[in-house]
Amino acid sequence: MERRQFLSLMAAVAGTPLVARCARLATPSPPKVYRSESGSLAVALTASLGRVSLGGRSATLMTYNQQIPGPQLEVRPGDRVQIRFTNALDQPTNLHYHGLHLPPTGLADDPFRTVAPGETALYDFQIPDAHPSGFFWYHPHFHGLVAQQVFHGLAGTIIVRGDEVPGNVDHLPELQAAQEAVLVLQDFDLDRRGQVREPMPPFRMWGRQGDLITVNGQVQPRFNLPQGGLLRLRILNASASRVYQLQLADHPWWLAATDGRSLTAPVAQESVILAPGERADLLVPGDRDPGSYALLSLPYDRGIAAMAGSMMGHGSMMGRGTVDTEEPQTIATLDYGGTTASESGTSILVNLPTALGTVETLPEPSIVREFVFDHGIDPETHDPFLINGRAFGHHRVDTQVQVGTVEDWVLINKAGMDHPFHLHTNWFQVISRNGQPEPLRAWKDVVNLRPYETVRIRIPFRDFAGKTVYHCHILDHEDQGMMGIVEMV
Ligand SMILES: [Cu+2]
Repeated sequence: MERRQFLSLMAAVAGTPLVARCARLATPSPPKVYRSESGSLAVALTASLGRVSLGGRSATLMTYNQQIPGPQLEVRPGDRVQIRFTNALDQPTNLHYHGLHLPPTGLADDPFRTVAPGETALYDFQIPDAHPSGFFWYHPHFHGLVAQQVFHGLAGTIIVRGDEVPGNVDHLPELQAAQEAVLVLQDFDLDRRGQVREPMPPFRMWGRQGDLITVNGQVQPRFNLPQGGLLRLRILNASASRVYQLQLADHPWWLAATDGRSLTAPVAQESVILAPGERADLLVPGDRDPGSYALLSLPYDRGIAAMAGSMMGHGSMMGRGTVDTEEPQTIATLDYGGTTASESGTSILVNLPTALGTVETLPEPSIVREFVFDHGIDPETHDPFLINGRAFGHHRVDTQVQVGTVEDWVLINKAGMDHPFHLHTNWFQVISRNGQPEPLRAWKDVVNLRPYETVRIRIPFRDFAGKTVYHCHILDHEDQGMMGIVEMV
């Protein structure tokens, strides 16, 4: 690529979003919620391409039921879920239930399934009786088209609300009294006609990213923070590639759950980094001076600047205009006011719970495996993103594990870019990063590997046999090879 083209490309990445400046500040309309009743949830979802309203303008996006984000599904452990899923796109797709502990087989969470254009398919599964409560999501997982489909808007949330069992927190009185807000973060790269731009070749390598950041399909929505009360923010990064570094300006917040699963106690945070696929529950006590507080997206460099520099042989030209020199931007605002604890007649109490759920300590692993994430060329597929020297092969089992055992996986990033690792079906805990023990014991289903970082995770393989996948959640990387198959036997 010529230098001129490259510079304009970089400028396009870094440009202040015009829409964000012009759009009227919208009050968020939460996504439509489908709740299970009497132990069952039956819904129809249709994926289609069409004109929808996005942040006060019109855009041609892929949606579930013509909504950005798609409908929110709320279920309880033990529920039967039946989704009549129609693919009205002109390309194959499917559904993945990210973070749910479901069989990877049958009509449940099979990432190898194809739902052809025009086809209506049934997903039919039971949420396990012992499933923890939490915040999860669904999105397409048809290899080769995942980045394109997610970047066009396909994503929806799933909330599991459980009873009082260890690990669950929904029953805690403080959280019962809290106001809950779900925030789905997506980014878009739209042209003047509201069409999603096809990424230039380098962006397919880096991971496609847009400068229009939306929260629940809106630009800079406002949320109510009850004075004297507690706000429970449940934030999902549903972007294809963008990593968010979030900060609540001049206001404390406390991390209460990672990837939807409760911590043992709230942890005060400065900023929260969410790689694609990651979630965070944050508790915001309304104990500051009434006013408005900005939720900021801070600049974050996931290794693109260095990568671009080495690619172009012009390391020094990457001054202004790279993604890592973006300005902080307000993506939502929290306003004190509205219904307060005092107005509703109850006592004013800022109750931050001191303890949350339990997070079990896992036994020592029976097997330790290494996975090397790097860039190169696969000898067969010629894909450039590799795990242990190989790009994804549809018919190759890369790793076989025994159900009922615990393994440690050592994830070694030998490349200069972030590669957020995601495992389907089973959760894990991070044990160490670069040899340093992880201070927080927490459940995860995505862990970001920083450039040249080694992360050790511990995985209990539970309940379900069958084949599923692990992959980089920069979805362009996944589509271009950075995925492997694990068979649980
Ligand atoms: Cu990656």
